[in-house]
Amino acid sequence: MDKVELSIEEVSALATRCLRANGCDEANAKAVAATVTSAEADGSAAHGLFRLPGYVASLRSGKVDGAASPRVEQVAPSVVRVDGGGGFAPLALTVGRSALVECAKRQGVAALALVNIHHFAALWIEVEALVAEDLAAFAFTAYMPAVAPAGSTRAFFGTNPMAFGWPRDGGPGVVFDQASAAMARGEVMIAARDGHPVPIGAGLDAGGKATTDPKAILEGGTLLPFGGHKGSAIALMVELLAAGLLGQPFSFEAAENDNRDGGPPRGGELIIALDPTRFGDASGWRAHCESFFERLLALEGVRLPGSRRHALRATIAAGKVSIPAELHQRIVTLCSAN
Ligand code: NDP
Ligand code: PYC
Repeated sequence: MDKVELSIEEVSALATRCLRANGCDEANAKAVAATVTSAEADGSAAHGLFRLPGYVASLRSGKVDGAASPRVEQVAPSVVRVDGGGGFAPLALTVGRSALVECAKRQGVAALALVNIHHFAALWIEVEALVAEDLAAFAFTAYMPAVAPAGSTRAFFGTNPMAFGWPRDGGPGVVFDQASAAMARGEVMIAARDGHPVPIGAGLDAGGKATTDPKAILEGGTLLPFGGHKGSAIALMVELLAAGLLGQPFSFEAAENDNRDGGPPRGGELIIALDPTRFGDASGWRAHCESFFERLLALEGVRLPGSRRHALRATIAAGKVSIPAELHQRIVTLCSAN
């Protein structure tokens, strides 16, 4: 496959240009481009420039408002709500983050409810920003039916990711960010694009049979939850937190209301932040947790979640990202063909 090499600055400039050319105002274009660029900067092919055609499709179809102006409201002492106004999630997140941080430091625990947003990205971005403020954080969002609940062979849950972050001495902390599917749909799409098989357990074909063919999963088949009934329970929890709690569409409702333009559906996201100085050992929590990480990492074969991605970040920052030439050409065309 032919590739194009881009610096991180070039990724950011290309994404911003493409979004601006397709109806995003400056603030929205910058926020979405920052999200896309962060994914590329951490080596996530599935949630970087690969998503740009989907973002553009939703701008062009009118499903997403590229000039949305999110509104922040303190709806309870520990709850901040941001109404994204039908825009992409990144600007709503940017606008709500400082209120969430301030609220979590004041109350010890606080939640950010993002409503009327369109989420198409990796979730570590939101939790790492809170970890940088010395907060522990969770994030949850639902999607559209893509994952069969335990016992079924039909997609019903979204790929429903959750992320968790914990501050450490220096660096970006410990962060896990995982779909409740055995594989994120984006990863399966990349495997289909690149002609790679996926592991058994990732999904079923249209006949309900286990398959390693990513196209069979995407075209009429279904993804499976990770860990059988356990991942299925997590997917159910994410539906309830990101949709039931926030008054936003469940994955099946999101699909019923979606115009299938290839971009992200309308939905919600819940983010919870906790201040470790407000629960137990206000001054010693960090050293105590570092001793835990030390013991954990002394075990042969163990690494911390997020460590592979953070190592890639350091490598990529010193070099370039490589994207398929076809994707690059498609994005360049989208910059001018509106
Ligand atoms: P992966 O299965 O690739 O990784 C999940 C987590 O496990 C990562 O934090 C990873 O850390 C960690 N991990 C992997 N291997 C190990 C190991 N050996 N030891 C310790 N930790 C490990 O991710 P998914 O395919 O589930 O999800 C990919 C992305 O898709 C996520 O960013 C998610 O947010 C996104 N997504 C977004 C959706 C949306 O609606 N917006 C829907 C679904 C997914 P590391 O990165 O360091 O390897
Ligand atoms: O990879 O499953 C996924 C996904 C859904 C929305 C954004 N990414």
